[in-house]
Amino acid sequence: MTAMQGVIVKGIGGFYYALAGDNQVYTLRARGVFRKRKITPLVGDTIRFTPGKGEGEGWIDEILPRRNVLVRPPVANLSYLLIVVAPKPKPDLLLADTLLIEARRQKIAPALIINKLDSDAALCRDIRAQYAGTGDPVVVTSVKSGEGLQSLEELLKRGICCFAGQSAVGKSSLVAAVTGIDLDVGEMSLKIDRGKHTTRHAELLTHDGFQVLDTAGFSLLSQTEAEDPVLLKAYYPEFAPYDSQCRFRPCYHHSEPGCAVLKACACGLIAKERVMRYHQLLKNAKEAWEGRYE
Ligand SMILES: Nc1nc2c(ncn2[C@@H]2O[C@H](COP(=O)(O)OP(=O)(O)OP(=O)(O)O)[C@@H](O)[C@H]2O)c(=O)[nH]1
Ligand SMILES: [Mg+2]
Ligand SMILES: [Zn+2]
Repeated sequence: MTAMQGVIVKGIGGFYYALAGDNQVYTLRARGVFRKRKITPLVGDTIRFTPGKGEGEGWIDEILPRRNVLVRPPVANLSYLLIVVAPKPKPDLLLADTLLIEARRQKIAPALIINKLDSDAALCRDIRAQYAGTGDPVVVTSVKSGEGLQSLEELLKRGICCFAGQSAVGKSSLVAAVTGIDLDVGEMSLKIDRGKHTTRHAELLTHDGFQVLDTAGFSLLSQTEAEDPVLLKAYYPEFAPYDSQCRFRPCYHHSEPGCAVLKACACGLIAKERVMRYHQLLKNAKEAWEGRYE
């Protein structure tokens, strides 16, 4: 059999499903060499593979160089990361900020989707205001009323878009509403204000010109690679206009006297919630950096 090229659309229990140029999906396994090199094929990877004979599965021979890669959700080669938040379940904006940082680190264009506008318009407005300074696209949507779905569709047409966020914020509902793909959507657990983890695996869905990645919701913050904490502030575009005006250099914008970012925040020019969460992420980043040789 000659080698073929395809894109991994799904991976479950050691099996990978690749969509090839002939529009067929091939079932594959990764050769042992990947395990030896500790490389895991990811949804979104472009691969070269040897198809199986008859009913048997084929083999992944090679993973072509990745444009970018995320650890959580575990996917590669994105154009956009659509970070979904909603008034219900209780929004975890520290997770949203972490995903924004990861996207910038990997040079993936981020966008914020604030879903379930119908359930609490005031909270949606408040979240929107917090992110106005980032300059990223923010789309407020409601799958129930249909609001914002047209704007979301325009974003989705621009490239490979990956939805990410907590369980039950409505990622699968949004994908289904815009693309028409039939997906399982879950319920909220009323007792514990948490999602039920309906989507279990990341899947690249291609349909009608859309290339959309629906992923499993998560809430734990992943500890990413330790990086010098002084670099963290660079992932906050709203700090940039003030960064060079701080008295100390470098300035962490934490509690230094003469800090122009803190001053701008006190004046209401930068959202204080974003700065407070930045301080928390800065603390985590410092701990990770100090413990990096342990
Ligand atoms: N009121 C309201 N409910 C919504 C909206 N969008 C989705 N939901 C509901 O929210 C619940 C969770 O939706 P899902 O699409 O399964 O959420 P998910 O983000 O894919 O969740 P996981 O797959 O667990 O990560 C479902 O009961 C949806 O009907 C919305 O705009 N408004
Ligand atoms: Mg889902
Ligand atoms: Zn400063």
